[in-house]
Amino acid sequence: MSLYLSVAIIVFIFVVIFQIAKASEYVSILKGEEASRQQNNKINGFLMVAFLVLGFIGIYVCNKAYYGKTQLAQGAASVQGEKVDEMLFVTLIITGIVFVITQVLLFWFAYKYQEDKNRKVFFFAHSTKLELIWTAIPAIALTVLVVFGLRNWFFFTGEPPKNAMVVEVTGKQFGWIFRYPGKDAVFGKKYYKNIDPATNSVGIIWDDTYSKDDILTEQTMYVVKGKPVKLILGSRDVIHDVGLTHFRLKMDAVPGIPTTMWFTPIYTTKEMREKTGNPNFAYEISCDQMCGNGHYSMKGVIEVVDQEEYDLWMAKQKPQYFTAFPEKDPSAVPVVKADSTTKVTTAKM
Ligand SMILES: [Cu+2]
Repeated sequence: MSLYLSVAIIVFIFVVIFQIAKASEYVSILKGEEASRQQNNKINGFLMVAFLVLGFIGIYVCNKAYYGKTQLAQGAASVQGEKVDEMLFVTLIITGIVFVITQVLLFWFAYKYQEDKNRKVFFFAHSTKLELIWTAIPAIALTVLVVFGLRNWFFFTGEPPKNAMVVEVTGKQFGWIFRYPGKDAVFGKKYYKNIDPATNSVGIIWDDTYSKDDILTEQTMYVVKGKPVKLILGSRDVIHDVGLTHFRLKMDAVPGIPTTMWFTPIYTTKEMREKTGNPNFAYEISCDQMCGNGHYSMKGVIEVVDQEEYDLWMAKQKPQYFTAFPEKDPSAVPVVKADSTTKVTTAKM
């Protein structure tokens, strides 16, 4: 009820202000207050120029204060990211020049060509030459930008080089699951009805022979510096979005429709810590698509390491198959019986 009342009050206030403004306008016309109108025009002209100057000062101050804190100043951390930054800079330069020219003309003309009794307006209805110029120049500029963008898009989402590693990324409310294909370099097939939060978070079909060495990790993904990595993205529930700001990549993770992109990291996490002067620096994988009430916390870490460190890490990983069937793990001690019964009970959920 109070909501309706407040809306009604606001509407009422607007109506009153509108009526007062209208009334005072009629009054000044009736009084013939030509002078006051001219005065207002002058003030408006000055305000326009003041707005222009203050606006540019504001842009400069904000840029000075915040540019250094942006990731743009930090530089991209992948080969693909450098191309994205290049496109962004070219776009910013072109649009920046257009912005400055049009804003200066807009506000300066508003001041310069304010009402003047001694000046007559020059009127012309049409100029083919002008129309051609202001159609052709933006069309050519935009075509060049779009062609560059498309070329890069097909590059990032196309086939990666032969030596690329592949990681499957699955989004879930609210976190990330990473799957490595193991020694055979082939992912086992999966089926969503096989999903079991405790032992089989992506629904791997264990009967598939390729599935036996698949490795699952959560929240942290390891990749190798200088080695292309292809990501196969998917989701277990709603639409998520893989956002890799440091690598300048972003792609939706959609349930049932795998999407792909690939990139080549150029700095290890350690190198990036030195480069940024931030000892806690971590490459982030964030969800860039509002996906529910825990969306804000849907973050993971990407560890970029060199090949040796990666091999060491990989050697420590145990195929998920042995987590699902501990009794089949050759390295396990024979206390696994109890584990396998708990597995059966959880699998019923
Ligand atoms: Cu999400």
